[in-house]
Amino acid sequence: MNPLKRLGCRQASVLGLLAATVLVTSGTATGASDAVRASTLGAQAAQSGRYFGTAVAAGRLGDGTYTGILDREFNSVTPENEMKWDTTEPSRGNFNFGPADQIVNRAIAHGQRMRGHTLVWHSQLPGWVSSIRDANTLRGVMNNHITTEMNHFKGKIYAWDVVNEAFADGGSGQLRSSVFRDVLGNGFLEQAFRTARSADPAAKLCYNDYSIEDWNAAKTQGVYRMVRDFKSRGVPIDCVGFQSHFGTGGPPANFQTTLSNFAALGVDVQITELDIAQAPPTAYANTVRACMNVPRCTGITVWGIRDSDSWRSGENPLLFDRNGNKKPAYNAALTALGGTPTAASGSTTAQRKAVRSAKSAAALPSTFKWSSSGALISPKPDATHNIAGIKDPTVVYYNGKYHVFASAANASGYNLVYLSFSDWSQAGSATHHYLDRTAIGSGYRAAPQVFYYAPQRLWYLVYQTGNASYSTNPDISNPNGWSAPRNFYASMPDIIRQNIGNGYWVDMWVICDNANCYLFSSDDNGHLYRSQTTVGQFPNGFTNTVIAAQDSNRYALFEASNVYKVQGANQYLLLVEAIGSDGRRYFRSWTTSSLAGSWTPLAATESNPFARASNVTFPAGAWTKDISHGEMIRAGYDQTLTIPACRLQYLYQGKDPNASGDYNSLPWRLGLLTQTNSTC
Ligand code: 9MR
Repeated sequence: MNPLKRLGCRQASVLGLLAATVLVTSGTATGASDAVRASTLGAQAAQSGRYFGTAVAAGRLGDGTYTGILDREFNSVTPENEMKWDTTEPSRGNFNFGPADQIVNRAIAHGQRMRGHTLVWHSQLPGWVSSIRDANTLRGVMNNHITTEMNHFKGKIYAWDVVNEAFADGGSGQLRSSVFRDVLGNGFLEQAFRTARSADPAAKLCYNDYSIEDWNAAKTQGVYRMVRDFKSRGVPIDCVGFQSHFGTGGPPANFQTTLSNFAALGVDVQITELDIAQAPPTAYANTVRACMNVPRCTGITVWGIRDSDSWRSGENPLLFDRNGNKKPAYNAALTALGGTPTAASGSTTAQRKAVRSAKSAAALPSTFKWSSSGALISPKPDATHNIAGIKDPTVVYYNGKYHVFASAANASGYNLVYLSFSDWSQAGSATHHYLDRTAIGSGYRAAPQVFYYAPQRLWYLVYQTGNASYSTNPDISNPNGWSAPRNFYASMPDIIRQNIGNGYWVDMWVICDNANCYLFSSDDNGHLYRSQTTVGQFPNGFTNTVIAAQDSNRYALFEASNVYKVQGANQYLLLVEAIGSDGRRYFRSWTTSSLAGSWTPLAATESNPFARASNVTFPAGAWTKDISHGEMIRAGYDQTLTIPACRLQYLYQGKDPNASGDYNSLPWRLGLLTQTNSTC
């Protein structure tokens, strides 16, 4: 976002140069790290952004065959019994996390993510809990158990099974009888999820159950109604676990339908305890495929490693035999994940490359079509803020709400504003909190970007002040919680100083992969810059600033760049705002497989733009011809900036096409694009 009035930017003669090609500089990475790792389950699942995990028993960690397979094949771990109530709080207030700590600390040391299993369950529940008859006592005990256990593991657990197996078998579709339901009533689930959210706001909260894989089953419908109700009332829930303990026939034919119907409620879905009697390869392949076909199916966990490790060992239901050898079901699962178990070691570099490019091409289309809302968010001046335009939005969906930060502009300058709402229909009535009243302070602050930096459990707001600046906040919903601005750089990096010409240093953007964080910025002079630091050092240490992309026509590679990770694909997306030959703003797009790599055009021209008035329909009326500075609605909210591959949504700034005059006083409003040509 350029804070100053630009002269001459609507001169078609200048813009006739627009066809010039964007030159991209190749960074150090060439995509070599992105080889199709077809030889193990976890690495192959990671190719589509998923995990492949297993249940682990602390008692087996001394077995070298067991740990050998564990560390080679799996990138997620669920303690099979060690986090259950009978182990963790065997008597009231006496907590024992020793066995679970062994599993968790080992998993973290091996780069495996953790599922927490389970906080509230009628089974493996000590007698002192099941004999409680007083509701206040039980509520206090349940809340204390959830809070103490979640606090103990805080920051180490990706997703918690908050409540396990609360629904009855058979045709009722109702909750089963348990001390929790019988003493606290049906509301115990809501209570448990709310308590869990306050205990660890960064963990995903799941409901987990068995026999809910068949869409037509009464039990499935009962769980579905509960999740729908939770979502509609803002009760926190992020995921549903389908245990998937199958008979020899494997999953029901409609399992994928079940997964996608739940996902459509706005939750992740996961296969959490997979085992199949006799492990028929087709049954395993069908199960894995059902997950792979649902973008929000984020991972699969098998319930044990070798048949001899299984709770149903008599049925040989797992992927490895008693000796630790791969069974036919293993190859079937790996193939269904997209791997090629037999061809992998013998395939040539060219074959691997072909597979790789086919896979990444499938992730996003190369043309886009959109439908726009009307203007959803307009300035709300108050006694001390006379705002002309609301601009440059950044947005995350977190804890049942959209949290939007934006620039608030008028002739005298820029500062920031924050609003939150549960639904886009509520966006217009949300309260605007002006952040110049907070420690962020008054003066020039613009073009914010917000994300949760999971390693530090802190929210970051990145913005421009003349330098690249940031504030932090432990609670995104508290506008007064932001720290005073700090700078990422001591001063403008030399390479920017040397190339900026008469442009402006604007639109700082941070994105991290597993190892590094990258800071992108623009200069309104045809250059996109990139600096980097390590995940451990962030927010300090940004160095090695390079030109990541450039164009001899400054207007073709102007500003407002966004970089995202595409969920389920080894692909990153770059958007850069350009000024078209009609003088209107629009977005061009590129992709890469490595954040430090070079960018390949995707939809990058005026005739095939990423988003331009020409590929947007306006059912509510064509209120803007500019599709300008904004941000994608993400699939998550952390520093990886992951977006879904399907049904993209983009929050942007537009304005009355007839408005003119002082650039800072233009009447910018925010609207939402929704992709209409998604094929998945
Ligand atoms: O695999 C677990 C086994 O070792 C325990 O004895 C059993 C006790 O109920 O729990 C098993 O795991 C269960 C999981 O926690 C919840 N879903 C059903 C699993 C199989 O019973």
